[in-house]
Parts: sequence; structure tokens; C-alpha cells
Amino acid sequence: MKKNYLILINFLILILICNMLTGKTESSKVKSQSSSSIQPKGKAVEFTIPEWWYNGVFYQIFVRSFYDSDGDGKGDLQGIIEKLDYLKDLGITGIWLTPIFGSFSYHGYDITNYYVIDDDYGTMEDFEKLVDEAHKRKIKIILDLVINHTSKKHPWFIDSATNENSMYKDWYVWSDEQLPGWINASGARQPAWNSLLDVINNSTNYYRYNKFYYTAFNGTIPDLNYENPKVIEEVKNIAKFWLNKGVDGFRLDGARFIFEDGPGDKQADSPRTIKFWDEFSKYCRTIKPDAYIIAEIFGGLDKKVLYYTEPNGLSAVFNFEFVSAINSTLAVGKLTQFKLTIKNMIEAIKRIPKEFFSIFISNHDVGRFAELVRTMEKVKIAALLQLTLPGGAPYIYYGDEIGQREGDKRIGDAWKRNPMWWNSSQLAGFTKNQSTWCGQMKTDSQFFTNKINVEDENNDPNSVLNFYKKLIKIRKNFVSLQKGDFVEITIDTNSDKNLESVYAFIRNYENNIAIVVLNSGKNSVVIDQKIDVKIINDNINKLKYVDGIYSKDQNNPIPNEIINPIINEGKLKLNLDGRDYILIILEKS
Ligand SMILES: [Ca+2]
Ligand SMILES: [Ca+2]
Repeated sequence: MKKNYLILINFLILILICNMLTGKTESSKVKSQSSSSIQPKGKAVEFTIPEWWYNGVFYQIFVRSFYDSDGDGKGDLQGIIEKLDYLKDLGITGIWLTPIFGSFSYHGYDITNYYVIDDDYGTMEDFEKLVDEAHKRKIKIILDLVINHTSKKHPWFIDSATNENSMYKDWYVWSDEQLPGWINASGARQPAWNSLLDVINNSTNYYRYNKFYYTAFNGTIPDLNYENPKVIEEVKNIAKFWLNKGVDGFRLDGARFIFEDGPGDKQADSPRTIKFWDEFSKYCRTIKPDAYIIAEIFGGLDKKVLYYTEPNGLSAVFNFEFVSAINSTLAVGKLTQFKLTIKNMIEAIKRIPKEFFSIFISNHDVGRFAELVRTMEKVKIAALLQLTLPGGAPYIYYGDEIGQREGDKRIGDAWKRNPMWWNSSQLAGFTKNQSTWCGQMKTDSQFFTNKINVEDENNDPNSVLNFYKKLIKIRKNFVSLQKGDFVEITIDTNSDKNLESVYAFIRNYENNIAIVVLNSGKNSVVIDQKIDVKIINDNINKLKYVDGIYSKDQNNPIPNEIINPIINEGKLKLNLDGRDYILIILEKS
């Protein structure tokens, strides 16, 4: 183990030297000292964080629902290839594909074969073509790696349960009894120790009949046994296999639950789990030096921070707190809780590189924000915050960019994963079949009357889609939005209580400054106050307007009557109607 570690260090130093020799300038160096509070001394390795980890914009595709290329009613890899130009035009630089491996379920999070493409999605050739075509368009591909557990139908598990001489005998977590104190670690109403009785076709004639297996989630997905070095070896083989196919990294499912160190709290976030992901990330980078690894970690900001080990450990974790904050507060116009969450987030990321938290609005588990708020103005405000608050590459859930609604609630949890609305036809241009994989589609009445779909929104200059396009472009063009410092602008609410719905902040990096001001409430407000922020005060008469976006007119430059008071007097002077927002990019001369 120690020897491997030394080899790894040497390898990373070699990469660093190679980067220096080739004169790579498009990276920012983040030294490990920034994490001194949680990093053991003497272990620091300088690692150059690739620019695409923070200046990119990712897009999550639920593969079965994106686009059906062959008319069988199910989205597939060829369908994604056909829509790559759409994603390129949107400004996307990376794609997260939900699981594409062998599986019996529609969602693929219970894997039966890690080395094949699910028949519904196409062939290995299709996958190789997808990676190739995406890379031609400078779009990265990351895969959803579900390795805390497998399907209970995986041949490893069946052999482990039934064959006393199996090489997989110790690949799962077995017990003779249901151990006391163990809970379902994922929070579901399911036991941690599952009876094997009914696993294999109601047969009783097998080894381990009447035994119990551990699962962090539910009985259909038994946890792999990470005490067994052979399991770790196999997981590395899986990662290597796909990295060698050209993928750029992984999204880690259920990442908190790898090792279980005892009942209760110790079932998640074990120090051994955190160390495991650190080593796993480094292992991936021995195959692909800039491999990007993002983990699904929920359960609080302090927990997330623990998963930052070194710059070359995990690349990022998803910021679930942002989702809770916009769902519970922005949706109803009360900003108090939202501001507090952001304040806590800013405090948390002072201890780690900013790009460690990736902001998303919706995903396949939390549902769609547009369904909750049902107004495009709020969808745009959420997008504005997602793309301007500090964090690594943000993640757009497919359809969020058009304000897509959820599907029919009668189809199980598939309502959060409904087919993409491409055009105004009955099945929304998703398939040429008479039906989709989840039956007929519930297309909200607004889908027709307000033309919520890609084709119509492309033609409407004020659509959510065109707003996203412009915003993504601005984020990619200006470094303050990628890695700038964050300062909240305190709004004086004495003159008008409605001003409590206003949220404003500045981000700046070297000569570039971004100002965001929004009114989350429904009443109009008049803002007329000094911006009491050093970077503005110090640079009055030295700033010039370079770009921006304004809710009253998203297609033209910001009016001079708003810009002039800022650059000449350091004053914020503007009227915002309900749900109005503004983003201003300035440059110091
Ligand atoms: Ca298909
Ligand atoms: Ca586990």
C-alpha cells in the first residue's frame, strides 16, 4: 500500500512537471494549505485544478427520458448524440449520464453488469461514438458510478448467497442475525438487515438461506463489502475500464455509505469512507490526470466539507442546501432563510476551494423547481442564482433550461424523470412511438398555451431557454462568476419593508466585478443607497460596463441610468418590480 502511494506521488509530480514544461497556462493553482485545518501535515501534494472543474457548465441527462432515436419509446445514447449540437448551442461543457450499465430497472441504479451498456440505450459502439462526438464539441462525459451496492440480481450476489465455495462469498455484508441498533442509513422506512428468505425464487435450497445482508438503502440493492480488498480492486477495475473508454470522470451515487463502522450514526460518513474516496479519486487520476469526481453527499454543509481532503481528492460534491433553500424560501418569496443558508454556505467554503460545491436546482431525486413555482420569472431567478453564486461547475437537470414541469404522479417516481419536451406535438417530440416508456405524457396545459418546449422557446427571445443561453455565456466569459470572492450587499430596509425581498451581492476576481440584485417578492421596490463594498468604493470612476442581463429587457445592454450611479458614485439606484433581477458585469480599467 505504502509503495503504491509513493508511486502515485511520483506520478503526480511527473504530471506537474509535464504541465510546467508544456507551458500550460489555463489552470489556477490551489495549494493544499487552504485546507490545513483538515489535512494531515506532511502529506501535501500540489495539484493544479483543471479549469473545467469550475468554469464549465454541466447538464444531467436521465438517459431514458432525453431523446428516443429509434422509436421504441425509450431515450437512448444515439438520441443524445443527435442532440449534442443543441447542448453545445446552450453552452454546455459537460454531461452527467444517469446509469447506462446492465440493470433490470428503468432507472439503472441497481446494476447487474458494470461492463456493458444496457440494451435499451444501445451498444458499446454507440457509447464510444457518443464520447467521441461529445469531445469533438468540447463536451466532457461523466458516468454515474453506483458502487456502494449492486442489484440483488447481480450474479455476484446470487453466487455469494447460494454457493459456499463462491469467489464472491465475502463480497457482501452478511450476518447470522438482524443486528440491533442498525437503522436504514438513507432515511427510508426499510430495515438495514434484510432477510434472504425470498431472494432467490422462493427456494430454500441454498447456502445462507435464513441469513441476513446489509443495505444502506433497501433490500433490492445489497451493499458491497468494502472490508474485502477484492471488492476495492474490482471497483478500481470498473473505473479504469470506463476511463479507458474515454470518460472524463464520475458522479458517485450514495457516496456516504461505503464503509459502515457500527450502528446508527456510524453507518454513514465514516472516516474510512472519506479516505476511500480520496484514494479512489487519486487512483482515477493515475489513468486520467484531470479525472473529475463529484459525489452525492447530503446531510449538511459540515458533512460535505469533511469530504474535501486535498485538491487532488474528490473534485466536488453537490450542494443540496441550495435546493432546500430555493424550494422552501425563494418559492414563497421570503428570503430570510435563503440568505442564512447562503451565508452558511459561504462560511463553509472558506475552508475549502470554492469549486468543491456544485449548485443544482433540480435532479432525478428532488423533482423539478419549475413545478413548484409555476412562474417563469422565479425559474429565471433560480437560474440566475445558480449561475452566479460561488461554486464549481453548476449542474442543469435536462429540461430545467426550458422550465419543464414534472410528469404524471401516477407513474411512481418516474414523474421526476419524465421525457424531455422538445416541441409542441402530443408526445413533445420525444419519440416517434405511439407511447413513451412511462406511458402517455402528462403535458401541463401551460406546455401548450405557454409553449414550454425547446422549439418554441428557441424562437422566443424572452424565453427561459434564451435566458439560460445568455446567462451561461456570461458565466463562461467572466472569471468573477467562476472563482470570484463573494460579498453580500446589505440592503437598507428602513424606508420600505418590501425591500426585505431584495437580495444583492458582488463577486469579484482581479479586474472583473459582477453585481447581482434581485427582488424575490411580488411588490415593486425603489433602491437608492450606497453600495458599501470595498471593491466598489475603492474604484469609483475606474469602472466600466462590459455585459449584463436585466429582467425588463433580457436582450439589450443595461440602461445607463442604472450603470452611471454605480460607476460614478458607488450607488445602487434602480426600481425593481416583483421578480425583477439584474446582473451587471464591470471591469476595472
Ligand atoms: Ca430508443
Ligand atoms: Ca456500504
